[in-house]
Amino acid sequence: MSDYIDKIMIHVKAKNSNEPEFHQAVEEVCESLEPVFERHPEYRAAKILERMVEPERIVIFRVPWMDDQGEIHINRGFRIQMNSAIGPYKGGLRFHPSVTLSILKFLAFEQVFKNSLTTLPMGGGKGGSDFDPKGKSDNEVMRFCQSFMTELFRHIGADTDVPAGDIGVGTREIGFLFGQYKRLTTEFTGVLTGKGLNWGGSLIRPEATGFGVVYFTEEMLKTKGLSIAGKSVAVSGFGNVAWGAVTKVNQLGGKVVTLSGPDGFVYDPDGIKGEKIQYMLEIRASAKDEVKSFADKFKVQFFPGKRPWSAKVDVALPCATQNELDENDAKELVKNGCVCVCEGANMPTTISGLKVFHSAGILYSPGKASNAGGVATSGLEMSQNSMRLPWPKEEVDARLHQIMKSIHDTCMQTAERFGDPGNYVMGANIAGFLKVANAMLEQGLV
Ligand code: NDP
Ligand code: 2IT
Repeated sequence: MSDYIDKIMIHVKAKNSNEPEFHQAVEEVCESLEPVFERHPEYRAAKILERMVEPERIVIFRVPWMDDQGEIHINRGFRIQMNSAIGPYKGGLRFHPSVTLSILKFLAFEQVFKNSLTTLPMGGGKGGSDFDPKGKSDNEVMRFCQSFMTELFRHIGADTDVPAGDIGVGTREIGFLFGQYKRLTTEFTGVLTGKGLNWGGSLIRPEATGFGVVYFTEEMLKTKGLSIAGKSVAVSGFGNVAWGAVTKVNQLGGKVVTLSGPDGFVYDPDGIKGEKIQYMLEIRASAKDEVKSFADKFKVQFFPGKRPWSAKVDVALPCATQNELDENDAKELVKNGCVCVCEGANMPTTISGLKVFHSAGILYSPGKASNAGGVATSGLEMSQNSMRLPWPKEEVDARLHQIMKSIHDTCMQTAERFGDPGNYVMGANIAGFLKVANAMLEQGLV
């Protein structure tokens, strides 16, 4: 790394100690940006990158709520408003006990570049809480969401900051959050995305992230004259993103052979299709956070405590969570002949893992490019809300497909222009950066 980038990393680590995930996300981007600073001294002079690593605003708040037994619990709520150069802050809310400031800052940082790539006018943000939805009743989740929104509502708005779902936050939670926002403000606006279809949601939004990942995979394979049809695919996770991806792989004639949870992974050589895909929704709704029941129900092999990356597959789609695929997993995939790794989760591959993919020369796409279909369709939901007019499913899907193709082509062209053809990480980081950086230059010292 150049001295300049080195200095920024040292500064980021010193100023944000105890935030390893945030350091990791910043480092991955910084490594790609060197050729940009060589060619464009104006960004360096204006300290654009130094500004981008400092969130515009962070809100941290207390979330008290009462369980069904009358016991009081206190969680911590967060919203990171990272960058609003190209549009209102936009990004999901994560409810998971592992949530920390570091995790949300890494996610918000990634979101800035991802949203920039979508071609839509959205800035970057992320939020959530260390609340654990596991085993909670609907009423408990509702009370938590109402309490969370009772503070969050004053910091968001359809033209200010538009949250959505992420791990642990789906249509049910968005419903409770929206209801409380409406009560507090007396406004029915597009302040959240991922809403129910009868009250402003968009068709295809639930499927969008997973569909987008597979559209992107198809574009990657096309560059080598290949396609999903007939390929075996390892998917990790079992949640919203994994479900959409499995559905689309099946539609395109591929075969998904694994799913995973924190308890281990299942291997199904006949392929996860039909009612098995339907069952994924049940696992997600049960909030038990495990996939062993899938193996029991469909009588397939279960590997407790293991990740799915030892399976012999052509394509891998990590769709669970950050840092779920390390250097050894990457080596295992390459050794077994995997030709394409396309990320559905945010930062699922460690930095040493992605170096393995790069040196093996296989197709590898970072989440900020390949999972952008979720937030892109959130952007389409915002457009429909502004017009007060819903689009048919086919129209949303066609726009999503077009956006994924455009992100793919932008990554390819940018990587080539900056001297490393086929490097999707470099292409995504540079293209995402340039749009935001130019907007920041044009808007003065903000
Ligand atoms: P869901 O809440 O729908 O699904 C639960 C997922 O959480 C499971 O796949 C599970 O995978 C994972 N999980 C379980 N334990 C943990 C843990 N200890 N820490 C973190 N995650 C855990 O989540 P989504 O499908 O919405 O999100 C999956 C990934 O996709 C995340 O990285 C998210 O940021 C990303 N993403 C989501 C988008 C969306 O629109 N929903 C858009 C773009 C990206 P496992 O049990 O194997 O860990
Ligand atoms: O990581 C992500 O892009 C999301 N969780 C979706 C964000 C959104 O605003 O739809």
